[in-house]
This record gives sequence, C-alpha cells and structure tokens, in this order.
Amino acid sequence: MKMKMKRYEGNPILTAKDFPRPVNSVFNAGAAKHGDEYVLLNRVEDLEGISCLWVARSQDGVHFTPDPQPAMVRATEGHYATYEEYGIEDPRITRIADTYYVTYTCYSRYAPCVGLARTRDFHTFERMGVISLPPNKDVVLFPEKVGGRYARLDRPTTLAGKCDVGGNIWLSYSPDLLHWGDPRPVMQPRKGGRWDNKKIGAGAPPIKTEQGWLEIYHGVRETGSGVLYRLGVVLLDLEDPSQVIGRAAEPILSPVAMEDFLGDVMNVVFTCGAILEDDGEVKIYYGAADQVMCLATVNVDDLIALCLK
Ligand code: M1P
Repeated sequence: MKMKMKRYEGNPILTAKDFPRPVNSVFNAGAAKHGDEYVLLNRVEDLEGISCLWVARSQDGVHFTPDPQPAMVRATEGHYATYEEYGIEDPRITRIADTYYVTYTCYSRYAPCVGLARTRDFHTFERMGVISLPPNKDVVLFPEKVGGRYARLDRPTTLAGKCDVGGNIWLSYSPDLLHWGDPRPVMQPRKGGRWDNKKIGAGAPPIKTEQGWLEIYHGVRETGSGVLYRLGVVLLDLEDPSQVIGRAAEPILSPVAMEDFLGDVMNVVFTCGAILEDDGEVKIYYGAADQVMCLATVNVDDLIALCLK
C-alpha cells in the first residue's frame, strides 16, 4: 500500500499578513481540538526576531482566524524572564483529562530549555514551570500516563566529540509533570546519507493507536546548501515507549512545494501538532520554511503501515 499524503491545495493556511499587527512569520504551531473549535497555538516571530505564542481558531480545521492579541509572550521580569529572554517557540499541546498542557522552547543566553504551561479554555494560560536543563527542546507529552507515570519525549542536545551522535530522542517519566527522570534513549539519527542523519526531534505529541504510539518527528540532513528538514514517523511500544516497534525508512513529508523554500529558512517542513479525526484522517499542521503554516492530511493506517513495512 502506498502512503497518500495530501497537501492542502490552499496552502499556506496562515501567513504573517493574516495577523492584526505587523509580524515577520508564523510557523510551527501546536494543534488541538477544543469543543467545536480547532485551535492552533502558533509561533509568531515579531519584526525584531523574538517569538511569542498566538492562538488562531477555526471551525473546519483549515480556515483559521488569529486572536487580536498573542496568548503568551516572553516574560521580561520575574522568575521566567531568565529563561525566556530571547523568546518562546515551538509549542506542543497535549490534552490530559480536561486540561491542555503546552510544552514550549524557552530561549535565553543559556541555550534552549523547556517550559510548561496549561490552559482549559485557550484564553488564559498559566505557566507551571521550567521542566528541563538547557540544552533541551522538542518536548512532547504523552496524552495519558504510561505505567502510572506521566511520560514525555525530548531532545537533550548532546554534543559531538566522544559521543557518537547528537540530537537523539529520549523518553523520561514524571509523577507530577514538573519533575522528570528515569531517562531512556529511544532513537538516534540514522547513519550514512539518510534523510535523518544529522539530528532528530519529536514533532507532534504521540497519537495512541492499537498498534502503538505513533510519533511524527522531524529529521535533519546536512546538505551542500545547508540543512534539510523533513518529517518521519515511528511506532513506539504502548507499555514501554522507549522500544521502537517500527520506524519508517522514508520521510512522510519533504520540502517540495514553493512555500517550503520561500522563507527565512529554506528547505524546512517542521511539525508541532497533528490531529487524528474519528474517520482516521490525520491532519498534520506544519511550518514551512520557518515562514508560514501549512496543512497536509494522511490516513493513520497508512502511517502505521509505513512504520511496519
Ligand atoms: O529552522 C528549522 C528549525 O530549527 C530548529 O529545529 P530543531 O528543533 O531541530 O533544533 C528550531 O529552531 C525550529 O523552530 C526551526 O523550525
């Protein structure tokens, strides 16, 4: 069976021009369904190059309208200012019970680390804590406890040198979403000239399927003209997500459309959010060229089959 990934013909679904004030770019949005509404929590970069998180809403998952104001901007005073000095980026949304948790990258002179916030209504957001040391990013929470503990994937950035590779995906556990430990390596960049040979990072929060946790991740390859970001898919064991059941050999989405090149960072598709619909369609929201938001759809069974091939 051949996987049928369909890019929305009206891409991009959000651009800087859609926002009520001048901004540089909108990309890498977390995604959720909240009641009748689809919500994107977008990374919006201002004209100075500082990112904030900005909600856009939709009735159909395709046509989005941004709120009048951002939902979260970097803290400039108080406890969080230390971590968010250079902005907040790349939010992922996970619903656990009736609360939506947002993990996001906090940027500062100390390198990226990870913040956790929560909301119930997508109007007010409450910061809960900083949940990693730097450098770490690309954190996604699992939507339910695994073996009685909260679980997450992250990417502590090991430097090359004596280490074989950097940019691996790890699993860790927590009793309360704030304190994390018991880390286990999950997967590494693949060697050789493969599409994900330089570094990888979790993309959308894991989707539970009967066959395992389905994780859409990004993989990076260094090329003569810079980095090339693509999306891939992997199936993790339901009870022990550090165990890979199957990892698709090929990427599921690559930069090929005009909007994937025409932006601040060309050759990039990058996801922070995907929604599984009742009919099996997966809506993958992705940032293109670190400039605009786009949508692609695919059947969940096609993704699972690709992992098991
Ligand atoms: O420019 C491409 C991406 O680069 C970074 O990705 P990673 O998480 O792999 O380090 C991030 O800055 C991301 O926002 C950006 O899209």
